[in-house]
Amino acid sequence: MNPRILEIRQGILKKNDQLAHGLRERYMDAGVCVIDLVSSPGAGKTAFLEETLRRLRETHSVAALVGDLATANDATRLARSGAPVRQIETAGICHLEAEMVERHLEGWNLNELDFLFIENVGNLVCPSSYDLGEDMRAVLMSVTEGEDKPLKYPTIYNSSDIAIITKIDLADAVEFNRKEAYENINSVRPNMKIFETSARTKQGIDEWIEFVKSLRETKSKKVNTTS
Ligand SMILES: Nc1nc2c(ncn2[C@@H]2O[C@H](COP(=O)(O)OP(=O)(O)OP(=O)(O)O)[C@@H](O)[C@H]2O)c(=O)[nH]1
Ligand SMILES: [Mg+2]
Repeated sequence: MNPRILEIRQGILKKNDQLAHGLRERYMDAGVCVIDLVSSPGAGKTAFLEETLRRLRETHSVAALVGDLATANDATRLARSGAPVRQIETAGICHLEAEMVERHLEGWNLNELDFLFIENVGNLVCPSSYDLGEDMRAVLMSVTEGEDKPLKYPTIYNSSDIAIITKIDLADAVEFNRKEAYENINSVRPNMKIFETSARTKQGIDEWIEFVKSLRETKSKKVNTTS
């Protein structure tokens, strides 16, 4: 039984990888920088992204897709930033797939965008296997969820490029052990870049905004040299 199940799963992943490859080429052609946010449910993706969209809109053209099993609550919250936002309702699926992203991009002119953000479904397991063609995947870890999460869910950290510690304003209240959190992240993914942020107090947001702007600059240079 087991080998057959594995075969089907590999088939699905192969199809996703092909579609993600196509998306990556489209993003490259359009020169749009695509950032995927993953985390456990409630780690603060929407709050962090709302602030990110609000800040980047001052200087750049931004849009967002947000995935959830049900409801359009997060799209409504993100739209308060003034950026175009679309909700992807996955109808029970615990991650976003390249096909869902492709379908929800229909009608958007990627050439007009500087950044596309994707908020993945809140889940520390399923999203790790699905490439969405993004330039960067950021894993969010809130101070309230326990410093051991990187050790328990190593794949999501391994498949991410950077880590963002969220809700840092609550660090003292929950006796967040910063040293342990860093050690755990680094033991799974050595030298991973780590940000400390709060959507409430805006701590760390300036540094994050500068970082994503420089990421886009680097991509623009690559696009210009290859075209
Ligand atoms: N104190 C504090 N609370 C925060 C911060 N960021 C988010 N929250 C709160 O944490 C809760 C969950 O935040 P969301 O932004 O909805 O988290 P999420 O990761 O998008 O959740 P899902 O999409 O359901 O996975 C909300 O009550 C937020 O107000 C923060 O930086 N500080
Ligand atoms: Mg959310």
